[in-house]
Amino acid sequence: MIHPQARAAPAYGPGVGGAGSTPNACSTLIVWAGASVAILQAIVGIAHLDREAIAFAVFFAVGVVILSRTSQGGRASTVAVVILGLLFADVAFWMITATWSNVSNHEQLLYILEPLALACASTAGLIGVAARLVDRRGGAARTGAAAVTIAALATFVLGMGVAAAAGWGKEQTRGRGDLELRIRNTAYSTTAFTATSHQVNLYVTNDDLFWHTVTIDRLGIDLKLPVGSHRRITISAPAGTYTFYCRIPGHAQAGMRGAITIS
Ligand SMILES: [Cu+2]
Repeated sequence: MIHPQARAAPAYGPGVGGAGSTPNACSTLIVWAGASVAILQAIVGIAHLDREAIAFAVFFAVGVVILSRTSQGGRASTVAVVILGLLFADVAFWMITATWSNVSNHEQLLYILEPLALACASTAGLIGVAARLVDRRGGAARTGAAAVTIAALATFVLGMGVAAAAGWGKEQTRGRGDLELRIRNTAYSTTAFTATSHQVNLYVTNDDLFWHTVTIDRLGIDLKLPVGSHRRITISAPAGTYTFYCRIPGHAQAGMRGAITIS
């Protein structure tokens, strides 16, 4: 039910009534995008038992609640918008690159759908944040927010079309004799490998929502692993012990490191 005064408001033009008097289309877009990202991350986090994804879902949910309960133009509202903007930027960057990587590597449908949906929602939210910070008086046209929402949905459909054309479900499979490494909850399943051949294959799966790497500096290896990815790499090296680690900031310190000993 629309209040008669709310219906009449656009006739007075943008900004009439001052900040905080009418719902801001940008804030509505941010709230919807933030809620969508929170729900998607909660689903993925629970499905993958991924604590980092669940933590991000909580951050988004808190930001959305603060934004929807504080008066527009107020300091708390602006802080919530800025924090949500940083979260949106972080998720958009990692999920756009994850979608691209998984489409290129013909990963399973689910692992294209998950990052693509998050990329579209977080990018829409980021645009809403940028518009909200520029247009602080809240006069933004509803059509602008609607256009961003439609563009996000269209990008999702288009992205799925590109992924279908590229072909999904033809991901790299594990070969006989491969060393196998799984990543879950920001941890490697194995931290000490031994091999008797100077040429070994390593097959890695990432079950987490966010990126990880298997990096071996001495051999110039840097295997990048987005959500749900399956990647196989051949290691050719003389006898020795080679340290591998995840080069995402903080992950090696959190325990994502190990060694492959070739004898
Ligand atoms: Cu990592």
